[in-house]
Amino acid sequence: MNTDNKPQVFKDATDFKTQFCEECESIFSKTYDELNDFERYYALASLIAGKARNAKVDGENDEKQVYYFSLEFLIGPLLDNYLLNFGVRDIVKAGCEQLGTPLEELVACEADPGLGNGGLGRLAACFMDSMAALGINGNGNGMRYRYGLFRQEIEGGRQVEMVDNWLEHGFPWETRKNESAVVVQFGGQVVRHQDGERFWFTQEGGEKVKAVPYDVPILGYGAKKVNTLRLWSAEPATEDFDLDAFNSGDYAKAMKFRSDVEAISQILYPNDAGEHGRVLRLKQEYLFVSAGLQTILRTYEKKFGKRYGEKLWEHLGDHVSVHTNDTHPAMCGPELMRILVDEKRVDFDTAFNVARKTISYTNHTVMPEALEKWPIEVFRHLLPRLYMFIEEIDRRYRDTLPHDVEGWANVLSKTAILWDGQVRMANLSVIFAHSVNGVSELHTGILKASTLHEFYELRPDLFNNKTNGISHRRFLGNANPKYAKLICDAIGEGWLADANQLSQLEKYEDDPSFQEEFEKARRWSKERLAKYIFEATGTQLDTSMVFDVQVKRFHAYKRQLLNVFKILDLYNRILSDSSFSPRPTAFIFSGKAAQSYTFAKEVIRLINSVAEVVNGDPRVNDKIRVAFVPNFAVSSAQLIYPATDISEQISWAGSEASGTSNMKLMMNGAITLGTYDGANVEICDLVGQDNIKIFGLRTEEVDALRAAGNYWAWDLYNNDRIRLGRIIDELTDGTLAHLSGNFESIRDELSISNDHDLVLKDFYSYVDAWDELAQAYGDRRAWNKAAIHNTARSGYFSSDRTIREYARDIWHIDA
Ligand code: GL2
Repeated sequence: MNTDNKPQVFKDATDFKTQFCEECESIFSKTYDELNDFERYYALASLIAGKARNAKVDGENDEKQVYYFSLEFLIGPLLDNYLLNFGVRDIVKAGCEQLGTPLEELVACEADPGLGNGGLGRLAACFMDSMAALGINGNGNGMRYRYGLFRQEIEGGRQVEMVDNWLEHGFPWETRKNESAVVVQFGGQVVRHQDGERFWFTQEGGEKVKAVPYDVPILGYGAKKVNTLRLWSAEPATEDFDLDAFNSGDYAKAMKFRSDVEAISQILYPNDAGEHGRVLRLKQEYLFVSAGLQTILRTYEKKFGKRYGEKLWEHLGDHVSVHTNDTHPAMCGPELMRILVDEKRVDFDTAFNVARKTISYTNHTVMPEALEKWPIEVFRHLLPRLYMFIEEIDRRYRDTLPHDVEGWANVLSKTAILWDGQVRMANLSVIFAHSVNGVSELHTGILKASTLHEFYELRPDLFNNKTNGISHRRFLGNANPKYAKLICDAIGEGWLADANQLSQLEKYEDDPSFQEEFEKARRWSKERLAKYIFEATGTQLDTSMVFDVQVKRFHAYKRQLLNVFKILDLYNRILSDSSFSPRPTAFIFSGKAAQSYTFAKEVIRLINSVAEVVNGDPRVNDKIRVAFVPNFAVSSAQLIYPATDISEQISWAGSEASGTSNMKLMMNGAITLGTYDGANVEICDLVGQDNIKIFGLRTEEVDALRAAGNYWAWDLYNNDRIRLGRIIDELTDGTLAHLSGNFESIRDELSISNDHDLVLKDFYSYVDAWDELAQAYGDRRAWNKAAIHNTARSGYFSSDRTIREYARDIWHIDA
């Protein structure tokens, strides 16, 4: 696939081979033939990374700079995507073929940087791609974790967490920038100074940490723009160490300072459960915020110092947007003020206004446990000067909150930053932002109506919706090569730059030859996935089965448990009714559970136990199969999405802010089986009721059920001992215990929490919906039509569209 106006990277396959072989020799001092596949991959990636870096023109324009602050960037493998963006994938493929190693084999060698938990981190990566594609000056600011989120292995059905040493063999895309390192200060005390009328504060003592950036070039589609993702690493600011300890031979003590500092960028925290209040996490948050802002202000001052003179800082928001991805960078507001007031001598009010004009905030969740809070004592001890700004902003906020506002005390209790001895990061984020957005229509509605309702009443103009999007180039163009080619043959390549052009596929929905090719592409993707699953797990999948997929983080609200209940129900029905013959289906799961999230880990064990029972039982295993694919990552996701027939999006309504695997799967032609939750609602609007299967309670019904307080989940168990009750009994009666025991804790969770996640409540409507959908698969023509229709309508979910909206409404940039 070629793009217009691309810089010439390789003239032809011969030119590519020459450059590639030279790169092999320059890096490894060996010829191409002497290298193994990994080394060849490494040389190829280095060659492409060098070209991406060279394509970057620094300071090329005066247009606004967007800084996207995110603790997570789940960038995934870059090589194949950059070949697509450079427009040289075909040349490189041909050249690799001629050299004797297929490109796919080299691409498969790339390590997956585990620098994110899930959707939020992947969204940040898609946004980086889209900003570069649209020519926006988009700078990513994040952390370079030495170890990514753990590598998941399965032993005896259980998730086992292994160290994810993703940097072990080097990361050819990054460049360490020693000269751009900055110092970040923790602890110590605030000292007041006075000179006549003027007084000021400094933070003395404490711990000084050197933040060293590693830059990754972000190559836009068509290679017209190269941006930078800057990832910070923590190192001791000086080589000082405890000399006395060293001299007396206590090397561990002597080096402790170094290891304490390095710990800051050592690991990525799982975001799901019980990880709040950890000092190390607060340090990570402050480090990347402070280092990022120091750099931004230095660059801005250099560029605009002369132009604006004394008014320099008042113009910051005209040239710089700082976007905060969730509450993790919430300290951007007070830190920007601190630098402006303490180091640039800007007055307090001006500094606050500048901060607010510059900063915007995206909320990604309504789960109460995910709304960050820190004990004031911990916060003040670690960041004493920063805390003074927060305290003063909070004081002024309370002062200016109109006393005649209805329910004043309640409004204050919901919106103040400091409350109950805690610093509330969501409130800090809102108070410092000129824009607050949710990530789907439904989610933004919930923010306005409940999570941030009091803020919304006070400042409705702050709030807006930006429905999430995904990189269609990666998740369709790279991930699904056969289908992508079919699409290109039918409608040309324009959709890669402009995803709306996918709508041109509508005229092919019913076209028998297009459908036939679509089926072939799907079969190829299913075989590719089946092979991968067999190699990873030993589970054999028949590609003529329906592939029914649920891949995402494990969390109670996402209800993988409901999916397992459905599988057990099918199993039981096949065994007890010889006339019952469901559409043969392979149920595929993948995803990680946070290390400390016991319930989610038990659900993983349950899936593997059900897989063991079902796959090994000849009475059922030609009708249902179950596979758990370990270590879900961007790379394996790219194998799973194109092979999916049914996309399971079954969170209880009102819980999933948006979801993004729903979009990736729809774009690849999977039919969604989902609740009316998150972005499923918008998928439904776009494809129409006939091309999606919606089931279960709606948000209003969930709210009403919870408000009424008269739902007794166990009545459902008692009233149906034949189907639902049987499944629950099987959790503890030995049916599933063969692999590693029964599942008492899951049963207890359902009864003790009174089915908080409405697994029992939505069970019947879910299994009925699945039955109908699986039956519909039999009409191949109608199914394929619906599948192609899903792709045709998916252009809206390109992150290019999302980023255009951010640019227009929040950052005020033309794109
Ligand atoms: C999430 C939401 O849970 C998810 O619904 C949403 O699609 C993404 C991106 O907006 O953000 N919030 C969150 O903390 N994680 C998510 O995936 N990890």
